[in-house]
Parts: sequence; structure tokens; C-alpha cells
Amino acid sequence: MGGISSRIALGLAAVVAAFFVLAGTAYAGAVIQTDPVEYTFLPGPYVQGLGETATLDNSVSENWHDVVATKNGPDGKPLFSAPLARGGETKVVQGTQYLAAGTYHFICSFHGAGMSGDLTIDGSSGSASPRPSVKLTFPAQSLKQVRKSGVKVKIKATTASSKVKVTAKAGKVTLGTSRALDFTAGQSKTVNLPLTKAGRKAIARPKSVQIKLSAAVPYGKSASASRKVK
Ligand SMILES: [Cu+2]
Repeated sequence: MGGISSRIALGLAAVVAAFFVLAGTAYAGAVIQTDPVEYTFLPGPYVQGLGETATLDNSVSENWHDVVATKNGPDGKPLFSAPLARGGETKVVQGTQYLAAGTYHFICSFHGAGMSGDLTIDGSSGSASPRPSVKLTFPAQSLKQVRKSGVKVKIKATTASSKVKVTAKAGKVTLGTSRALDFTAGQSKTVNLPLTKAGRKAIARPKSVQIKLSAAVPYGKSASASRKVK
């Protein structure tokens, strides 16, 4: 232990660390740390560049904690969040890669507003990941076809989007729902939403049905389309 080579290694590590501090822009995403004992976050500051993803470091704590932004994003859900981490765990804070420059308040939803902090996005570094976005198209199809194989939907992602959920409704009745769909930027998929039992019943008799599609896009705006199917 403590030989010359390990001292050199330590010295080099110190030089590298000093370089990153001096350079000032070499963020790898903020690491939000929890107190080992108290129900608090360490004071930070928590700063990262545009487009970077923060992590919740709960590794030294024995308690359960999460991270939830106090402001909502375009999907009506928190701008960013990390799921509940048990003591010893580290979790990704999803949504931070889409943030514009600014300071964003967050809390631990498990312990309430008393456990809070701020995440600052430094606008002079990097570029924000484009928010997920999709376009929905409702291809021509007959009611007979829908009864047989479900509602046919075309989804095109303008930017990378994941866990997109498409729902088809007739009035208040849900006809069918897609699984969580993942897309790379520019990718499109045509899927059939299998009919629910209630959906099957709702479209069994009418000669035409107005069907409304909506796509819920995590961290992005929802999309919609509708068509009268005969
Ligand atoms: Cu907590």
C-alpha cells in the first residue's frame, strides 16, 4: 500500500479533477445526494449542462427517497423524477435531459416539501435533448376491419420518444390501447389496437362510429387524431 505508483496515480487523479473544475463546463449530469441519516438532500449546489441526465445518489443513506420536480411538464406530470430508491441505491432522474437553462425546485415526495433542493441547468454548456414528440395518423379503414382486427393507427416520432401509449375511444368507451411503444427519431410504426370487451360491444351495432385517438407521450405533448369509421 502507498507505493510510488499509487502516489503518482493519486497525483494524476488530483490534476484531472482540478482540470475539470477549472474547465467548468465538464458536467456529467448532477449527482443529487441524500443525507446519510436525516430526511434531507445534501445542499449541493446541483448543476449540470443542457442535455445531461441527473442521478439520485442514495447510496450512503439507510432511508427510502425519490426526486420529484415541483413543476409539471407538457404531459401534465412532473418535469423530472427519479423513482423511490431504497437505502444504498442510485436512480436516474428522468426528464432532466430536456430542461432549458434555469433553476428547478424538487422534493422527495416520500418525505414531502421539507426534503427539497434545486437543480440548476447551466445554459452555457451542451444542448438540451429534444422533447419526445409524435404525430398520429388515422389510416382509412372499415368498421368491419376494426371489428375483426382492432383499430389501425400510424404513429410517427419526430424526435426520440419512449413509452408512448395510444388510446382509441368512441365517446367515453375505450376501444383499445397500445402497449408502451418506443421510437427513435423519425421512426414510424403502424399498430393495431386490440379491442376491449366494452369496445367490441360499443361498435357491434352502429353503422358508423366516430373514433378518437390520443397518444400520451412521457415528457412531451400529447397528440390526437379522429376519424368517422363506417
Ligand atoms: Cu425522502
